[in-house]
Amino acid sequence: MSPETYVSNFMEGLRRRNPGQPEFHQAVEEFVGSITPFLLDHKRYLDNYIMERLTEPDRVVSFRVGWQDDNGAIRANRGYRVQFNNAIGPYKGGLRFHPTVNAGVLKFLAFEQIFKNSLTTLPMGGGKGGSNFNPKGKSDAEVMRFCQSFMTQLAKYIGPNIDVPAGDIGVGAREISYLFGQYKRMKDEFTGILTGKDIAFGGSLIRKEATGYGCVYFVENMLNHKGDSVKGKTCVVSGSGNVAQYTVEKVLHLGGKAITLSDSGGYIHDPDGIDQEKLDWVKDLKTVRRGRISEYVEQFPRASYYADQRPWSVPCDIAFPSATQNEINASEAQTLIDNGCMAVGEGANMPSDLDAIHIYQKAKILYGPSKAANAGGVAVSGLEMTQNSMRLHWNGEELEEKLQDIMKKIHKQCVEYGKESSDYINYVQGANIAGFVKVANATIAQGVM
Ligand code: NDP
Ligand code: 2IT
Repeated sequence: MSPETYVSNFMEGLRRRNPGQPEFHQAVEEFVGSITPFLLDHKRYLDNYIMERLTEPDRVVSFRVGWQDDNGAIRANRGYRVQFNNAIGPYKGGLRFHPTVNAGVLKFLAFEQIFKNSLTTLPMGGGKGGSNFNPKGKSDAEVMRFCQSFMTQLAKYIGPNIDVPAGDIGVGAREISYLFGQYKRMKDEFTGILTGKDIAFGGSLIRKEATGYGCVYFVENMLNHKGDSVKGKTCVVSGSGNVAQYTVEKVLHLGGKAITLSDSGGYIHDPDGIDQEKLDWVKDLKTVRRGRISEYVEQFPRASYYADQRPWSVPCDIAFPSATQNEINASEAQTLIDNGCMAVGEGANMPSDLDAIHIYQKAKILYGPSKAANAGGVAVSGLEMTQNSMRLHWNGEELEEKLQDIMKKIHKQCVEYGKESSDYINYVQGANIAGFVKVANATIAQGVM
């Protein structure tokens, strides 16, 4: 059978079994499209029906989350946890609170998480959860009541050796604290059921920085492999949340210059570069005052704000999409390349659509796909679990060294499985095959279930 026939037959079945879940179809298509030649060369995987098994989640739970707003009005949202695969460790993956959350979006994220977690070299399975709750504009008290109600249901399904959620879009330190508090109150048990916790109660240093820092380290590894580095490079970053902020910070540490940030309202362009002082102002804006990125230009008038636009038309050497899925389409990818972009490091999950990926590959730029490039966050979550189990705290330097080492190992695995010629690494193929092999072998070894 030709790879094309295998992929098209497989995708037809997957679409039929999972109607109305385009993001899940997209994530699986990218994956199956790149590993199929390897699958066809390894009959054992085909005989074991491995792709059919790996694309069916262990379970998807959904539950009502009722809560009261500050006016006493009663609200109802939907909560979910997708427990996709635990072949190599307890389910692990974030919680997303955003109005676009539905079962298909969480299945795409949990599917990606299986292979991302495998790449980290740590023992973690893949899961994801969240709710269509929109934290924007809600008071702290409303967010607290929502989190308490959400955890009252979620607590039935998680545990330190079962499933360990963390943050994602709309779920940061504030939400993790409320969720943790409610679990502790229900179970009378102080245990590592979430990562991304405050340092005062079992959190890990470097966790909040880890995704952004890790992504820049990954790009540094890709560039080093070609005898280049982030130093002196102009970087375009989207988003202005956790991942975007610490991407800008590590770009600064490595001597690069970040010139954009965005949110769902538009983007800012600061041609002078976002230095540490400006970045600290953004951190306060986003995590304390919960404001909009448009306010940046009032504070720093040499910058410009572009409403309802994404930053990809700003010329750059490196692009760091760090907001959300499908934020770069084919024409934006082409614009990046036409403007001289040499590398893309995906801080967000699946920010480039399938056509955009084909354009990067055709142009042979350095393209670090999300499951490799943004794995630093979950990697330090894994290290938080280790510290919780051992009841100790590692210091910041130790953790940053471990993070750097993990990103280097992920890069190495991508090179091992993705080397197409002496000067071209197909990082999509490399990340997918390297992530797959461990999970597939574990699944086969554990028997048919
Ligand atoms: P945050 O909630 O901290 O920030 C999200 C940012 O993205 C905000 O600036 C938000 O703008 C913007 N954004 C969200 N949705 C959209 C949208 N539909 N259109 C335009 N902009 C949008 O989340 P994180 O920084 O944690 O997450 C960002 C990305 O990184 C996500 O794809 C997430 O899955 C991924 N990721 C996160 C990890 C982590 O450790 N936190 C780990 C690995 C990946 P606005 O305020 O207007 O909504
Ligand atoms: O997409 C991701 O890897 C995350 N949101 C982090 C998951 C985690 O468990 O730290």
